[in-house]
Amino acid sequence: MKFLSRKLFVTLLGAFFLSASHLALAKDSKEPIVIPTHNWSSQIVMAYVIGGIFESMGNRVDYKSADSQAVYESVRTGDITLSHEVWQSAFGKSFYNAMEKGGLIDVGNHEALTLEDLGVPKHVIDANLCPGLPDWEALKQQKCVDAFKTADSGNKGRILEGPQTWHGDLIPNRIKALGLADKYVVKFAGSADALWAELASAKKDGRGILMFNWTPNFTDADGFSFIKFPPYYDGCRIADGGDEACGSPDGWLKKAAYYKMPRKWPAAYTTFSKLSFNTTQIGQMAALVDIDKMSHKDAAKKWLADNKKVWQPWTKK
Ligand code: TMO
Repeated sequence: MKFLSRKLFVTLLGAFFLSASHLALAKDSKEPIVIPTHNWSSQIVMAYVIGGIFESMGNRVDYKSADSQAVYESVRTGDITLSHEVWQSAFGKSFYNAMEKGGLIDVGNHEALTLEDLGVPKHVIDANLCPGLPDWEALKQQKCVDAFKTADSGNKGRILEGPQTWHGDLIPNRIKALGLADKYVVKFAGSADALWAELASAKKDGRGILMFNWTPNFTDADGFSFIKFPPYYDGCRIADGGDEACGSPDGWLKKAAYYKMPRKWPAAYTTFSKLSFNTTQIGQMAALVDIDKMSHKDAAKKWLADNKKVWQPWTKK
């Protein structure tokens, strides 16, 4: 009797703790978490890195190629579950527009700070092809216009922009606002790869090149110099009522999610909330593809294998 009641007590106690822990640890949905892929390397590698982290926790993951501006509307409505690289300069407006409509939540910032702007590679500075850089006013000199001319730029200097889907006419409008439009013409590259091919060719030939780039990126290691435009301030941009006569912000890099993600995939959401990549780590993700020529998926596998000490703590309670 005494034995039985003790056994019963232990059993009940066990049942209590089992159900209590079951209540405390809601299980993630078996539906796939949908992660977007865009058209620059760190973003795609990081998609597979984060997907790999979720899979290590037992979650299912789908990847969906998406436009980098329209994605915030897709996250707001739940077609895509999250966005892991919200760059302030390019996407801040779309991010907050979606938030104002309802359904998009701010899941915090990565440790890395960002800059997305025009600049020149190290050899342009070293060879003094445009004296006075990185101050933007140097660009007014005819010597600089000549240094950045190309076969297709008429008599103007060429500014090589990224794909127009990233930030529309931001750079053409800025060039106009700063009085540089009669000296420079903006050409949009078809892809990030086209930017890197032009960069490599200019470097090989010791040619001038003035191009859009960003940090964190694989080019950080080479000493890329961003042009110092008049400082950014909230309200400077045309979209915010300004005249656009300013550079890009020293920006944040945010994470965003569908508002139902915390209830539907609480463990994955908690991990997503904790995770944060720094400048070196994001530069590595890009370099594995753009320098080492790995596929995005293989790059992510290697990054995860090499950095268990970084990401595994984010999956623990
Ligand atoms: C959004 N991007 C990193 C290409 O500037």
